Amino acid sequence: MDAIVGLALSGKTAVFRALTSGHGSPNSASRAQHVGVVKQPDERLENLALLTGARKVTHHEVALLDLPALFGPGGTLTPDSREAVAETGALVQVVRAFHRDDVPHPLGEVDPDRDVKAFESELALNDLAVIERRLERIDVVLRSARPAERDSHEREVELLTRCRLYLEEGTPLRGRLTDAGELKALSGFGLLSLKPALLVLNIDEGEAARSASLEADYRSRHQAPRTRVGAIAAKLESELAELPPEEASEFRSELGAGESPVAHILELLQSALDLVTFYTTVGDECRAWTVPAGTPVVQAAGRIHTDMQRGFIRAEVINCDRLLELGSVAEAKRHGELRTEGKQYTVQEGDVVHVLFHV
Ligand SMILES: Nc1nc2c(ncn2[C@@H]2O[C@H](COP(=O)(O)OP(=O)(O)O)[C@@H](O)[C@H]2O)c(=O)[nH]1
Ligand SMILES: [Mg+2]
Repeated sequence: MDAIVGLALSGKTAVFRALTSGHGSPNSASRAQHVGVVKQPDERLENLALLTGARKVTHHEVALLDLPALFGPGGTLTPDSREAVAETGALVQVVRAFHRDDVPHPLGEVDPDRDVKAFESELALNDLAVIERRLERIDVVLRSARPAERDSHEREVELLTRCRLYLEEGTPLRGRLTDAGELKALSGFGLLSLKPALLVLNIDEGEAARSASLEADYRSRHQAPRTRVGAIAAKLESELAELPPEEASEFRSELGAGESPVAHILELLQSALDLVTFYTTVGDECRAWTVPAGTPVVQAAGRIHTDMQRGFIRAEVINCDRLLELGSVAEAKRHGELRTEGKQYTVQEGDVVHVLFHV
């Protein structure tokens, strides 16, 4: 689950509607938040289904959460958002770039660069408070710790002190920490600036035709490790998303609005999360899956079915684009493109994976 966040009136709900095509279902009223599930558009999957004659096509699905304001007065997380954000993979951070006199901006002028900074500093303040509390607690523990326990506590103090420094320098933690061990050590603390982020620039409908160049401009300033930047005219797209496809594409060409940006935005989100997509074709079903980059195939098999992981023998793997070029598995075999891989093989973007296992 990924959460849509941002300053008030930046267009969070509009982005949610644009991405979920208005299919978002209101969640439990008490939480005042919306969840919606969106199928990741995937041309490769569609073509694979055509090639294999699959009757059932299962897309990768992304669950999105439309949260009310994250922070209450005084800059602390509201209890609802604390709970929601704890379960969240990435933060989809909506940044207002649209101009509208009847929708006042809480900070005055429309200034996306300032808003990115403002929101990042809200995240940083939250994280600094978390880190301070944790450091105080370790300090107490350390006083009565046995020598054998001191080591790990001291390592944690070192790591947290370094995080504090990064935050005081004004950089979100996601851009600074890459070591898997350190990320794991911090994973239980709910540090917001450590979560992967997609900045979604919410642009004027009149700018929709220029979205790629606007996106590139902001990317040059804000893209960082595990931070991606996308642009969308959210209000326009949320309205187009509710039209029948033919009508929507007619409007698109009239407005010069290009193709639907939904696939692109979801790809950026996947890239921020550092996920790779692989495919399976079993019986008459073709299906897309995602796993973190670097996942061994035996673990990926466990996503499909726990039996496949437990009884894993080997995997037959072929690159999807290559398979589509060659036209059939038999032809791929003849060209030596169908490989046999063992447990530790790292799943690659676009792999079609057939797992052989015993039960
Ligand atoms: N013109 C224009 N108005 C927008 C856009 N996105 C949102 N709005 C308007 O701005 C107001 C706030 O949007 P909303 O999505 O509710 O913001 P939220 O508070 O971040 O969820 C609403 O009146 C929207 O119609 C946009 O891309 N263009
Ligand atoms: Mg809203």
